[in-house]
Amino acid sequence: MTIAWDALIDDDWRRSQEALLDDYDHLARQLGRRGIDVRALQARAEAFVVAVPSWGVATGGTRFARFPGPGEPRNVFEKIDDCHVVNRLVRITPDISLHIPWDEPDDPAALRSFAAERGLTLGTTNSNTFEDQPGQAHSYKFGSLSHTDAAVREQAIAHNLHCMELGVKLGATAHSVWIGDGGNFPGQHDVRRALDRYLGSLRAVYGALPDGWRLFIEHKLYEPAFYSTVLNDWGVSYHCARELGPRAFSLVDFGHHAPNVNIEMVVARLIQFGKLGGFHFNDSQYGDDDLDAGSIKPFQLFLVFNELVAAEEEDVAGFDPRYMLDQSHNVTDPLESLMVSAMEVQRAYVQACLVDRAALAAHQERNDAIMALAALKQAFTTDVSSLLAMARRAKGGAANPLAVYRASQYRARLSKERPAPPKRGAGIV
Ligand code: LRH
Ligand code: MN
Repeated sequence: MTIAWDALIDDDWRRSQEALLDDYDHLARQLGRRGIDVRALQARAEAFVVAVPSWGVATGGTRFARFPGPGEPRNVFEKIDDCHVVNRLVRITPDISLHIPWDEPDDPAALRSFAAERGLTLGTTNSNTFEDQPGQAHSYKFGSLSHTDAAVREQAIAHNLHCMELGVKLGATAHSVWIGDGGNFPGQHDVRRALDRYLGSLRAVYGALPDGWRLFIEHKLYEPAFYSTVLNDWGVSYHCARELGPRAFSLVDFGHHAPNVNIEMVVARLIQFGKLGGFHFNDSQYGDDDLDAGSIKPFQLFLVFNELVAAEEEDVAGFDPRYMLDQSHNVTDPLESLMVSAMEVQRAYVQACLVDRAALAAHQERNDAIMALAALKQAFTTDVSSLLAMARRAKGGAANPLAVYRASQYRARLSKERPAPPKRGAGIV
């Protein structure tokens, strides 16, 4: 399907440029009074990138139901086509995280060049030992890398090695491991032995890490295990990453923490300990809701970036976190949610770049809590929308991605091109 994106983007620009330039000039003056050069800030916005999850372009669901929308992608190539549209409009999502075997290609080289022709890379592989595949020898019902049966652990290790071998062919540079292993009842698991088995299995995965790659391990408080999750929090993740070696890091998924956990402190600790590998950005009100990033707690997202930008500006050794979205789009057009979420993560980054760190440090030294918070709030309440739009424009993107996407009728056209697949049930239905 060919869409005249350039023409649609130019139409949108013609319609919105006067107001945008007025807002931008106002922002430039506002920041100028704070001694901040709007052009330098825009350059930082243009350099910002966040990866999109291949599994985020199809409609998500819950164990109760999934309501697929029109034009769902039917294979990894159509997923990449949809990721291309997101990046065509927002220009900050040139990398895609793949999930194996959901995205297992017959011809890795063909998939890699298909993505490259669209200006996209396939930077991170995610393994999947949380569901059984047809014909699989051993079930993961009672775990995978931490299973009591060595044969199951071996099977899970082999799957992770396969993901990395495939990833090398796809041009990836990191492997991400999340397991659902855990117990549902007290006594079901020997929690210390389970962690020992998990770490033992991860050593085998780490030992096969391709040159130059990093290994990300992702903690999660609960679900699918509802009593004792093996890798349940950042402390255990940090311990494992340190035990494994210099190329193992902790990945922070926003939704994987108990309610009210201070995630920005978890991030600060992992930065301080040199083990922050990256993020799965999303948002949540209660559990692992996988809602759009910045949609529920935008101030928390800003506070996390406040820690990240502080580390970036202090040039903390080895600080190179990989930013990725991980969301489930149950009631929105997944591409609209990915575009908005990517822009909200970029917004939090740019606002965090506005923090007057010298003033903040002085307030902290003087224990002037009110002024310290005010320094953060000044940055958080600065409307950088015009700058983000100008940054997109400067990279050939849309000033208003949602408006251009809707004007393109992309979704309606897809529904003709991609007949609806047979209805697949969710967990309990
Ligand atoms: C687990 C998780 C993990 C992915 C999956 C799709 O909740 O966050 O990162 O493998 O979602
Ligand atoms: Mn995740």
